[in-house]
Amino acid sequence: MITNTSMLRFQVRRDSERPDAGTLLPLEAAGVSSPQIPFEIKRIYYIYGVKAAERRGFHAHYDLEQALICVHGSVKIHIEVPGEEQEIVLDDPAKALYIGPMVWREMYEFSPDAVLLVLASEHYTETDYIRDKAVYDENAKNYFRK
Ligand code: T46
Repeated sequence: MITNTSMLRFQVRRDSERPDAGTLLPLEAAGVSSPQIPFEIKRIYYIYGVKAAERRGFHAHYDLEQALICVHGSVKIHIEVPGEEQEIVLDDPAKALYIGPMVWREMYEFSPDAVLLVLASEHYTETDYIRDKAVYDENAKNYFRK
């Protein structure tokens, strides 16, 4: 995985004696001894109804940490830091892409039924966004040189 990102894998709960009863997937945030989400969750949002040809994202965050979970359908995520880039396919509700600070991201090829759930470490503030790629490239070079 590229710097400041990782894949999180979650344990699902199924009852072998009730195979038709489906699946439960519990997530706990930082604060318990073995959290599935490595930060305190202050905000949740979800993205859906994105046409296949659309791309979203095109930004990084100065401080925000997020976990992206495609709870239904599939979506591709391009993640990038200076000198490193990767494409991640999210198509399983039992896995998440963790994205830390200063990672450029773009989301694309949403399946028609895709629902992308995002858990965020901070409340929404536009001042935490870097939406200009040239500004990002300049800031990221210095950030990752530290
Ligand atoms: C990210 C990717 C995965 C709010 O008012 N509150 C919110 O919590 C969010 C996330 C957005 N907004 C507003 C800001 C814009 O006017 O909703 C509008 C759409 O947001 P944006 O264009 O930033 O959406 P995406 O899909 O490009 O990016 C979002 C998150 O903003 C971003 O943090 O990592 O999803």
